Amino acid sequence: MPEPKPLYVLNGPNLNLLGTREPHIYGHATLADIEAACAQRAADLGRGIVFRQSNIEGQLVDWLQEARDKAGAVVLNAGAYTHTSVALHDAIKAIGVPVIETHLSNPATREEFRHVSLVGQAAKGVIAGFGAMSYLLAIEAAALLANEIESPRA
Ligand code: CA2
Repeated sequence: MPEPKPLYVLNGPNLNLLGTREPHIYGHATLADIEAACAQRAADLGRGIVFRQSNIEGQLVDWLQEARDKAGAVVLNAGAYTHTSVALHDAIKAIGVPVIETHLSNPATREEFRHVSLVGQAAKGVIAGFGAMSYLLAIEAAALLANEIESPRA
């Protein structure tokens, strides 16, 4: 049996600032706290993780392309690019690996410009509004989807 592929957890612009500002919207956890919690939950589910953050749209596209061969599934919090990026939409469509759009806040309850998600229109599903717990719920969904792909039922 081949090793289960890792779950990629990709984070977009400004998420490196978590825990330092706007805790009323995004909570007190830092991105390092979230990484540790994701790694633990994934390990409990028999998976490793690759956890990354970039402020650069093209870097996120490159990582999604890398995930095509290397990841079991992708948890993606694309930050503000969620609402603007045709490039991320196209990359998600291109890779054929399930992508779970993930948010700390619930964009549907916020400013109107956050109500459109170009990422969500390409993603397998969306988890939003549970603070840092959104990532753990997304890891669970990602692990289940990766299991289905790696061990399809006859
Ligand atoms: O709720 C989410 O996870 C978001 O993806 C966060 C993005 C926002 O543009 C999306 O609409 C929803 C913003 C991330 C910025 O994070 C900060 C953290 C601390 C201080 C300032 C910004």
